[in-house]
Amino acid sequence: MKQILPENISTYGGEVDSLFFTITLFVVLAFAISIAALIIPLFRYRYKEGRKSSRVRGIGMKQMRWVFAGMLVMALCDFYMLYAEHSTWVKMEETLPEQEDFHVVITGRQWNWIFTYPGPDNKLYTADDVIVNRMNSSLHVPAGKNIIIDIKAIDVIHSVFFKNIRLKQDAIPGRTITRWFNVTKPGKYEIACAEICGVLHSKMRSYLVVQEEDEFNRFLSELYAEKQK
Ligand SMILES: [Cu+2]
Repeated sequence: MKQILPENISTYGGEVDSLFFTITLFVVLAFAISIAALIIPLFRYRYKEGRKSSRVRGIGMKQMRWVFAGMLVMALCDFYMLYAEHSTWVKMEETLPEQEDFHVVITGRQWNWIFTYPGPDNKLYTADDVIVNRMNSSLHVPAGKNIIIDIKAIDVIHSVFFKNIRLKQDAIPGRTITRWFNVTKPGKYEIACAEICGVLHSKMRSYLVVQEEDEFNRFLSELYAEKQK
């Protein structure tokens, strides 16, 4: 089968994709039923010699029960989707993995993403943090590790979008929103801004570079050496 969605590289992306297809199925069914309810009567009740038109006032339970039936089916589908997505939602948005392997900050500004890495002390928000602040830069992370990201913005609302991870989160000035991911496949992937944030919004593109651990450690020491200069 041809791949419909971008390649998934995260541990939880598969769950998001199956939810996506489940919800799409419900929506397609609802669409088909609505269109059928519009089109079938056009043919079924069209003009016929000798048949009188009837006038439906839509008052009383006789017609109303169809309204309630539709509402009930809609509500059941909604609750089913809430039920189906709950565990994935909790895993992605409401809990952090017990083991935190690497922690970085992603800050949106007009118009690039700023990446803040912990310095040699391996702690964020200390004096030795290394900040990468330029357009088209890359965020390097180790493969197969739990990466914790603090998402921030300094001017307007942005939205950090890792399409290959199935993670999209608004970056809101004044707030720090923490999310996590674990990427299994090394490579270079796009990071986009998914919230119109000004005239150069479309240029707000960075890359996620996923590296094997030793390669990543080499990157970090080079980054630290560069800062020392
Ligand atoms: Cu933006």
